[in-house]
Amino acid sequence: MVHLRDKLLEVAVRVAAEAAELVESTRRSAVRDVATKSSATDPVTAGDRAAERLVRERLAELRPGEAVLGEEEGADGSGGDGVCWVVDPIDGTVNYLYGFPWYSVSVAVQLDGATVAGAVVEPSSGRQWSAALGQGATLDGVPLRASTTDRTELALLATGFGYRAERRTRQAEFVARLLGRVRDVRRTGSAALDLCMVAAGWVDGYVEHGLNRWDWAAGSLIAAEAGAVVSLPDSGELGGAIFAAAPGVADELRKVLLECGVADVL
Ligand code: LIP
Repeated sequence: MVHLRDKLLEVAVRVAAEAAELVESTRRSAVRDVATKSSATDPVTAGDRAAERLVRERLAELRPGEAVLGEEEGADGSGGDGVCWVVDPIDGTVNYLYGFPWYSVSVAVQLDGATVAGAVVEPSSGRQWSAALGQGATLDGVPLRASTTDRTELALLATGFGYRAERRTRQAEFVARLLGRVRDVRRTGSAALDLCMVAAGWVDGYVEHGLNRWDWAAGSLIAAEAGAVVSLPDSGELGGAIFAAAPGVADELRKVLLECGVADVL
């Protein structure tokens, strides 16, 4: 099984890196071809579409017959033996559109709904974040460890907001209650990279409502393999939010989030 995970990880890193190169090299033209999805502030560029198409074509070559779920083209293939690739071609599309250099290509492979390997590659810097189940997490091959913070009032948190104004308003009200209970908050615009930041100890925790599987499938494993405590949206534990935190602060932070109304935001 370990050999299979190594192989799946190698494919995830390879196709994510190839897509990241395409995304970066075509950005100037890609951001001139933009449509919107759930709202006027929810863009999809030609870069998103081309990157997902490339990942799908490469997975068909390298892992023929395995199912793929992607942000732009949806789900295809039954995926024999429960294998499914989960792809966010550009996580942080608004940042990509603006040229704010904090966006990523996220490629995960799941077995019966649980991530077993994943890669998050930054097109602008080329940094490669990756992990395989039970084998640790790395940034450009260097092992990652979550922070050692053990006091919620000193915890630096990442969060994010949805594309619909009424949801953003509720999320902002929740974060306003939270701000007085933690060190500070960062909002970077890419869920996958927020989870990688927890893995690197660049923030002590992350919480966000309303994400899709492709946003968190790879980053959640990277954070967990770096020693973070991770609670996935489908656990229903925190009102459908994803949560990741340094182990020394996770339990107390979870209580603070609940006191601030995390379960009532959606
Ligand atoms: C984004 C997430 C981010 C969230 C944004 C958006 P996209 O994904 O990565 O955390 O706050 O609203 O959902 O749309 O760029 O793939």
